[in-house]
Amino acid sequence: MRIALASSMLACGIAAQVAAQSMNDVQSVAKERGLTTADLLAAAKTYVPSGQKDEYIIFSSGGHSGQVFVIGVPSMRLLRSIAVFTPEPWQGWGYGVGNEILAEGNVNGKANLWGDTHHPAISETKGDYDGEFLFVNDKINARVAVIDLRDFETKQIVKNPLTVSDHGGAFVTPNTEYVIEGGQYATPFGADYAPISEYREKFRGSVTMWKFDRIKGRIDKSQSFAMELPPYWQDLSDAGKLVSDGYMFLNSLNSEMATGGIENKQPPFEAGVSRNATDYLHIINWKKAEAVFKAGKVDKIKGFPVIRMQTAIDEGLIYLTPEPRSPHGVDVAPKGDFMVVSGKLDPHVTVYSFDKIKKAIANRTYSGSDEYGLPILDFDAVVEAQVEVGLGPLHTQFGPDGYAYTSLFLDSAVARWTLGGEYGKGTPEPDWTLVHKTPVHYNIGHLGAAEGDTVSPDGKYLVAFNKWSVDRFFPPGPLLPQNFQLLDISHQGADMPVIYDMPIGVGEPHYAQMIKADKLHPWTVYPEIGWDPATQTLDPMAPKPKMERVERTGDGVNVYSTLVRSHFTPEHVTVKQGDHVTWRLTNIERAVDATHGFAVPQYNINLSLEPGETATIEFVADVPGTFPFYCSEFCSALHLEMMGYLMVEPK
Ligand code: RUQ
Ligand code: CUA
Repeated sequence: MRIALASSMLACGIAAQVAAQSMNDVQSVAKERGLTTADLLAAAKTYVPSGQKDEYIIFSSGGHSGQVFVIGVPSMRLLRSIAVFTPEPWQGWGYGVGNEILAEGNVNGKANLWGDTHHPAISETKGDYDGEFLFVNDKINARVAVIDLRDFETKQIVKNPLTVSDHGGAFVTPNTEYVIEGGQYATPFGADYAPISEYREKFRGSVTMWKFDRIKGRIDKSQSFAMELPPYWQDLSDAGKLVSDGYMFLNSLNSEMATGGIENKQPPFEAGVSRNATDYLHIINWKKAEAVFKAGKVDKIKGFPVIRMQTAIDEGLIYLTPEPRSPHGVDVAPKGDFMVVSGKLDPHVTVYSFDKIKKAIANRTYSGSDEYGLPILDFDAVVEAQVEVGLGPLHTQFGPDGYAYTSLFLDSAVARWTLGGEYGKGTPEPDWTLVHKTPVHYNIGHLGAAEGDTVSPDGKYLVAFNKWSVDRFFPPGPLLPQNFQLLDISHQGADMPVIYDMPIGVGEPHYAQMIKADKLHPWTVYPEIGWDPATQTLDPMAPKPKMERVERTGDGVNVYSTLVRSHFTPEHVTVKQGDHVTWRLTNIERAVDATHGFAVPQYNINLSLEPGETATIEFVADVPGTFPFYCSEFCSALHLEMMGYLMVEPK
């Protein structure tokens, strides 16, 4: 292993050569390249030899690339980008396949072909990642996508009918009963017009409970509902688990209900929104809310069932409690007993006790109510501890041993601190104390520890998702990549070094979840020849060998094609100008990685057909001419020969 480490620091292809050499060579390479012992150790911890696989996988949001990235840990190798809200030609997403799913994300009938993905959420069983599905939100247009982790492809996009933007989501309840989407910027429901002077009366926040049907692998809109909330800009959120199962927790950041207007000498949002010393943590009993929804105590707004605020108050569904300055993350500890809130402008994390919350609710220990009548639980009655961690705390994740990890945006650091209660037994340090801060580069947003937001965190690795990279890499022009930095958190105390820097030069990822790789069971080829990934079933119309044909119908032409190394059948497809063409294609390969493309010039078509996959495209052959189509994946030595002619006869 120590010999192998040297090859990570050299160009590839010389591993074998190095293997025959000795530690002296390692030392001379290190000397030549100016590497310290710590560098060599970091390389040894992260290098994954060719052919070996990573122990963990992270699913990272792609920020405004609108996609999701799949990355191996500890090697930090990018394995795949998954097309979600944005057309992506390699996967044919929006260029022949996925068009209907992208269209599900239309906003008031208008295509919005980019997304701002923030928070991926792996499906859970009993509060643990089960590796079956992945959900991700789109902040700009309040949409949620469902990705099936059998083939890592997007299967559904739902557009929220009430809220315009979302941020507190996607997050799932412990058995993925619901995928939850909290709103962000308050507007009148459905983006209706209202003057900003009517903010308090007409603008609203919300949280939406999307019912997930695991058998169908889809969100079931007919069983979904929302709750009306004050226009406080609900922010990051988390579901309760174990002792707090049935509850959810949402931060908010504009309890001031500031409306901006710098151009009219009003305080700008950045000042108005941070005026108060506290905002409100929203504590919501979603199991009770579900019963209220099922009992029909809802109003239909924009065709969607909504539990009104007054109903929520009357039924005891929601409580607020103060949380310090400009809260950002709220993260539920592994046993579900503590909720950790970070106030961006407060150097502490504030830890709430679920036990105390329950008692305060039962005893009506209120410090008042807000202007909408929502009861406010007394802060001192529900807080367990405050731990000073540093400047700009944002998000918290957990280890297996009683440590919590909080990202510090202003300090550019990861803080390790100890939880108390039951957790205190796992750490050598006293309860509720800051143990160590590791500097990261720079401006960390989220962090993601191995299964660090589940009921059983793994520890070992933590990734700092840094917003800026500044001087870390070669500057490819003024737009710099983000920097994912891997930390080794496998040792206790002050030992948690950065061991790898990974530039991300596609969008600005926000959050990622890290799952043990052996919990994922993706297909390497589709189960049968003629498989339609859009339905995850065999397509009875899928072309099969010997059934390839071009067939004229009343209003157009149907083409049935098969693909196998290294030819299409048929190779000549002649249609008439103006024909409506329905072209079905099946990749009849069974070999792993034998993917074929199908690229048609002029018509903006490119498909990726993985082994067994079938796809159907439709277009009007409105431009006459001679169009060589070809396979866009370099699939064999005779890949260039894998082509054919689409001939469109002029009228
Ligand atoms: S946020 S950097 Cu969009 Cu998740 Cu906290
Ligand atoms: Cu098939 Cu190239």
